[in-house]
Order: sequence, then C-alpha cells, then structure tokens
Amino acid sequence: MATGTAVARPDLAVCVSGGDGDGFSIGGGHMPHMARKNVNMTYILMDNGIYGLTKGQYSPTSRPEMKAYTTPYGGPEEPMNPLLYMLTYGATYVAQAFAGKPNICAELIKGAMEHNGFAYVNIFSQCPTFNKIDTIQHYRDLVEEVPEGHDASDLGAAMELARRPGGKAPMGLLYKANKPTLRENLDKIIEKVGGHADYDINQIIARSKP
Ligand SMILES: Cc1ncc(C[n+]2csc(CCOP(=O)(O)OP(=O)(O)O)c2C)c(N)n1
Ligand SMILES: [Mg+2]
Repeated sequence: MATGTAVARPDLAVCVSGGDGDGFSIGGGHMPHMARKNVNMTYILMDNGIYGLTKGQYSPTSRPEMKAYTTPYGGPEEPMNPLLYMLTYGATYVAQAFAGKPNICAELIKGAMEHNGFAYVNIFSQCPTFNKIDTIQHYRDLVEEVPEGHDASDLGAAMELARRPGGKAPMGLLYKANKPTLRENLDKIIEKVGGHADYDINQIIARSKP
C-alpha cells in the first residue's frame, strides 16, 4: 500500500513504521522489493528483537540465547542482519540508531525523509516487558557511532560496518546514494510513449476470456 501511495502521490512524504517481526517475517516478502525498486519512502523499523504485541515470541532479529515462550531453552537460529539485507537489496539510504539516543534518531529520520528514494532506518528499541534482560543496557553496550571518516557513498564500506566489526552495531548513517526512484522511472516510460499507454483495458479483458 505504501508503495502505491508513494508512486501515485509523489507530493506526499510517505513514512511507514513497523516491527522486526512485521518487517522481516510476517510481511517480509515486501521488503526486498521496496528497496530494489527504490520507492521514495521512509521505513522506520523498531527493532526490539522480539514479537512484542503477541507477548514475546522469537523473531528474525532475536538474540540466539533469548528465552521466550516459543524458545524456553534459548533459540536455535542465527539472527538476520537487517542492515546488510537492506544494503544488499539496494536501499539508497541505510541508517541505524537506538531509541535511548532520541536526538540521533531524529537526525537520521529527518535525513531519511529528505532523501529521494527508499530510506531504511533500523532503530533498536527496548522491550522491558518480554525480553528478559535489561534491554536499554544491552543496546547501550552494543552500539557504537559510525566512525567520523566513514564514506557513506561507499557501499563496500557500509557493508563492512553492517557486519558489526568488533561485535559493535554501527549507529549513524551507513549509506546514501542517488538513484532514480520507481516513480521517476515510470515517468520516463510515460514520456517515451507520449503521455499515454497504447492499450485498451477492455480489449485486454476481452482477450483473456476463453
Ligand atoms: C499476517 C499476520 N500474521 C500475524 C499477525 C499477528 N501479529 C500481530 S503483531 C505480531 C508480532 C509483531 O512483532 P513485531 O513486528 O516485532 O512488533 P512488536 O510488537 O515487537 O513491536 C503478530 C505475530 C498479524 N497481525 N498479521
Ligand atoms: Mg518486535
């Protein structure tokens, strides 16, 4: 739905928020395509490493040792890496922050909304209710600001940071690139065909009838 809105209404600033279970499991099939099509929108993912609303199940970003209702002895899986995933699928703005650092979150979300293209912001978010550790302290210890000399136009360097060198999760802007958006590419096609597509919907329906 957000893709359709962003394509049909380029005058709107489309911004979507969701969770780790929602974005990478339940609705995971949509994520690669929003990124590779470079839909002009912002996706803010509140990554608490758990299915919170449904009271604490193991999610695609859960720590392997996390004990939850579905994993009473800890989990059997490796977590996925959302940043590496987004960079691989072609997102043109990739950033990460932590909800305990609201100013950094605001700055990165502002940058995402100003960006022309698909912007992904992963925000580590605590879940004091179901994640059975002190999640604020856990994320405080996990994050480290992106080094000052990092070149955000360098995809390889962004991927290196996303791989968490030294076990630290990067906080800041990892990658930003300028590429035509889905809407811009569609506009080019419309221009090429002289402002209208050369087909008649009634003929197409008639042809599809046996
Ligand atoms: C297609 C579908 N499957 C399952 C559900 C039930 N459901 C609602 S929220 C949720 C978990 C969401 O977890 P996450 O996206 O990580 O968000 P959080 O609650 O942790 O913020 C599930 C399984 C649903 N709403 N839709
Ligand atoms: Mg969650």
